[in-house]
Amino acid sequence: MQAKIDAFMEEVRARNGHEPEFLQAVQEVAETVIPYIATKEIYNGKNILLRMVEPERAITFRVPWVDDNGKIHVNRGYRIQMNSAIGPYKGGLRFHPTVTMSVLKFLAFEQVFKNSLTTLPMGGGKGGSDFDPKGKSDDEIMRFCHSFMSELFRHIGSNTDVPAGDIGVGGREIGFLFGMYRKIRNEFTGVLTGKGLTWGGSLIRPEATGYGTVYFAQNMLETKGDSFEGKTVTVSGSGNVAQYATEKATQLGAKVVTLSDSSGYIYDKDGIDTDKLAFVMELKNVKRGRISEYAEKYPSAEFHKGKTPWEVACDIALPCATQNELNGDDAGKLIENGCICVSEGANMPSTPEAIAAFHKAKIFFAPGKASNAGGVATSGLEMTQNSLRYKWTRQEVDDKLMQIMKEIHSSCLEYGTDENGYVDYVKGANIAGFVKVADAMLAQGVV
Ligand code: NDP
Ligand code: 2IT
Repeated sequence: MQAKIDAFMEEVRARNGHEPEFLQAVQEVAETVIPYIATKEIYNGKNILLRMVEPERAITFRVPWVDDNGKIHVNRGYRIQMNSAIGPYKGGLRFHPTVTMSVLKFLAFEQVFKNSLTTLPMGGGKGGSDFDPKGKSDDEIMRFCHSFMSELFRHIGSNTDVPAGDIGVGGREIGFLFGMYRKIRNEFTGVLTGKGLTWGGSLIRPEATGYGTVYFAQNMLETKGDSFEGKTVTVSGSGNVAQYATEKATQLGAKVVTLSDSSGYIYDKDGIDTDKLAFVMELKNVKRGRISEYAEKYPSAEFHKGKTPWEVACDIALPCATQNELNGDDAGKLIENGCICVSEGANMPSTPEAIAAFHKAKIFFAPGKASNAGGVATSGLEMTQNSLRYKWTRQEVDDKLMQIMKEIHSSCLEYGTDENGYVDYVKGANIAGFVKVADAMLAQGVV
């Protein structure tokens, strides 16, 4: 079997050798899905996985914009339309200087499996730009977003491809992007999700990824009769996902003791309570400051420059910042300090070495494509409401989110439980996500 996986990866590497993040994401899927395919006659000889690793379409484009001093800049824009076998392409836009074709292809590939797991009819895509929003004025952000959409508009649409937010793209950016799309197309449709509540957005969408990550961890803990009550939790990141993961974990009776950004992490031994979280939200979402300012404000906290939170003892770890932010050594420290559960809010935050360590220690480990799927699932619910021209209440959307996370968890159990009862959620998520897309591709023929 290993020879089959190696041969497959060799073929993928030959075509994408310069894309390390993409190869990392494909390798993880290949290792779990190829052995499964081998047991299913219907997939034999259909080369489905090989078809799935090639984007249906990958677009790059020039994004010129003018800063507040009149200087002209050029960034690169991307949209990877990975797979539309089960629905329109769906997935976020990331604005960050580290954005490359490799990063967006890994994200688009993961998105195909994630969206399949949500139970909703959405294909997978991802896009963004190497633009760095840090330090830019609101006007500069607006001009950049307008320029970005003045090209992207011709490739998307409410039945074609529906982008949303990701790192560096939140409510402010979605507003500017939507405004330009509406103007150019002269139509008001659900072409983007994460919209404002007065113009087609869904309640709970801002909270959904972080809440969903915690709901998924709750589902895992419940299999052993455990819960968040009284647990110590470490969270990385301090953006959208980290903020709402912190809120929900706290509501469920846990104490969250860390948050971070790219300059380091804060440790607050007393816990980040509701008031302190409100300070973080204002700091990050309005003032756009640094997490180190938390330690200046609260004497119970210390700032650890240039470090990640994984050295802090915890029961539950929620990585909510970025890819490969938790390596094998970090995993070793978490396990040594008694961590029993890791639920990924970010996409691919744990390296392959870290995942292997979690599996070896037989602790709960949920890969992002399962545990952070609440964000895109609620985007799917926003699309439904837009199509219906209707609005569900906060409770209705939250109930649906909870139910979807439960169903994703059940799918992981179905395909990921081994003979000793340990659940490999990576295997479970990959196979469950694969089956739905593969069956649609089989039905639709070689296109
Ligand atoms: P935000 O832009 O709101 O926040 C990102 C956070 O991660 C910031 O604290 C940022 O710190 C930190 N971060 C970003 N890049 C790095 C880096 N290279 N090294 C260290 N820290 C970094 O993004 P989101 O919260 O929306 O996204 C976080 C993660 O969750 C991403 O992996 C994203 O793909 C994933 N995700 C997001 C969803 C959503 O709905 N928003 C849905 C599913 C997954 P700094 O300010 O210093 O850059
Ligand atoms: O990684 C992700 O799932 C997202 N950034 C959310 C995508 C979406 O379409 O809501």
